[in-house]
Amino acid sequence: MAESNKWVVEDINRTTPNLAAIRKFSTGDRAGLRFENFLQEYQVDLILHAISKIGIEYYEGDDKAGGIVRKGKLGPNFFRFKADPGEYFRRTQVYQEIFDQQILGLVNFFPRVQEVASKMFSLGPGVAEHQGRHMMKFTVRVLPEAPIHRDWMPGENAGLSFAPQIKEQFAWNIYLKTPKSGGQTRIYNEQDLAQAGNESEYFEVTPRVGDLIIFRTTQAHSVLPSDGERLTLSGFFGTTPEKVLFWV
Ligand SMILES: O=C(O)CCC(=O)C(=O)O
Repeated sequence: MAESNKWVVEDINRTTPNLAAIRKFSTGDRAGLRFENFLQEYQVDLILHAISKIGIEYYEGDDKAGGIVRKGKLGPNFFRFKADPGEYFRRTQVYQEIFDQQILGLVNFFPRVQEVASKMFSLGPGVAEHQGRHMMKFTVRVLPEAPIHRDWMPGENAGLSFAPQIKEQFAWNIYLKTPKSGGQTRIYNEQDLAQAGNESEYFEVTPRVGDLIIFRTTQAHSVLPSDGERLTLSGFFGTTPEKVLFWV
């Protein structure tokens, strides 16, 4: 592949995975990976049915770029409760049990996401813990658009005990519903947010239902405005010297 084409999200096909692309992404040489049809249609339908029974909670939240946006979520994410970690852990206990029974009991996709990350970095998988309490494994999210931002948990000074161990942070998103148009994830070849908006190179990936997309959250990234619902299973993982740890 030509030097100039390196900043791309590579498609990883289920039957013949492009191991060279996975290796290149793991060393920072690619924008991201798209695992095509990570979930099959019937699995997505089962999960959507479970989600509709539990119900999505809508709230006004910080968009990490100085704005407030209406977000839809199922299950807590730490960033939302950073001022009240006790509430995050209370909700985690409640929602993790609901997710285990009502979602993972039907389609146990989460160990497969962990396996992808674990193989990529040759590290065992784990769920992050803080003072003996598990973090949430994943969230269900309605995110119609997101401004250019980065996510770097160790930089949020949230006091989580696993934070200092994190070497690199990644986002994973499995698409359950995609909008009629828009909603592409744009990943910049730039970490500096001010520079990113300023003619820096980027790659736009158009998600499809069932795809799993993984990228480094320390690269500036955004979600283009969507026309229609955009629903994902989402979370973060980070590499540490011993494990790949998951949280949200
Ligand atoms: O939903 C997406 O495609 C990416 C959302 C995002 O900004 C993130 O996961 O940090």
